[in-house]
Amino acid sequence: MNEPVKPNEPIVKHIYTADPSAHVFEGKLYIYPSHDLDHENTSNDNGDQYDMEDYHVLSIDSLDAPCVDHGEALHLRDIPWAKQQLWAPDAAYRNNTYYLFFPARDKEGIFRLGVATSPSPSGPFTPEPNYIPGSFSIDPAVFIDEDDQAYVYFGGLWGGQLEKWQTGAYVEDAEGPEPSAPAIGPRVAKLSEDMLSFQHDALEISILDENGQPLTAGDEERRYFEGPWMHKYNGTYYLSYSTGSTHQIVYATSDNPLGPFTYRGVILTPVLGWTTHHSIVEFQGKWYLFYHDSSLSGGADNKRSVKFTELHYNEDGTIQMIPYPS
Ligand code: FUB
Repeated sequence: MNEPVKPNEPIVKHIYTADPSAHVFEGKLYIYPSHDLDHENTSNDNGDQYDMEDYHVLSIDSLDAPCVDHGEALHLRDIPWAKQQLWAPDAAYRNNTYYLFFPARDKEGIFRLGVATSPSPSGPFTPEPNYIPGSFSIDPAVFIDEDDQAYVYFGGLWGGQLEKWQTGAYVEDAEGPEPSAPAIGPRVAKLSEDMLSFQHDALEISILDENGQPLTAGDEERRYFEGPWMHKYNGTYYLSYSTGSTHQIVYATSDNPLGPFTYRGVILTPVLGWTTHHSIVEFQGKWYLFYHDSSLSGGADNKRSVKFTELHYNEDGTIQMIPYPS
């Protein structure tokens, strides 16, 4: 039996977990993380060290209860189109069905987004035979708005291959923009009613600075890198994400889920480990940030652990910065 969870402590210690997507389903907090494996693959900018093969679903009844590991919910071997690297997933509920969205490399080595379904939030999940047509890159985050329209936000630079899709088609040797040029934005698509396809070609989201100018590719403290998350607070859309090479979780706001968004500030300062990845959820009347770091493994970038901490808004709707509690 696991111990009760505590803020800023790994929510489980028997496996390495990362990239937490937290949702309230059936009155409980469910966490959909990546499952980091204890291997020593080559570490590089392509992300070869993140060689994950399955997903476990976790749940917590309350934030002073133990975290339950519901076991393997989906394995790479059961996904017909996928070759390797089950990276950051997310989940959604609609049509009396739970949907697990996940990225993986297809047989050609190109990252795509897949979907798997289950009647239960804890799985097991049955994958669709093919990836979502028109999908690419990594880190899907699904948001269902109050009008019931579902959106998927996604994309990641470097190992996540987003640079390769600047023309709308995959260009193997494409490079990122010059530092003074507008940064590459995350992508968004409206999902079909059955959640299994995009309603249109993915759109690029524009993130603007305080003067209404697009953040530039050289503005690594603020520009989008990976790990998008969307939530709505008091009618405003909050797009939060990782800045990757500068290791921060930051956010931007808009009155439209498709943007443009305006950069607002830092949510979480750099954690121990190269990657940082998060989700934001309201549970039992409080708001929480789920995140990961590499403290349990002593700093190994690819052996991470999911943690949580409370998140606070100011009266003007800005989010209070959380200094990483190392
Ligand atoms: O876990 C593999 C990758 O590392 C994720 O997809 C990224 O967001 C980063 O956390």
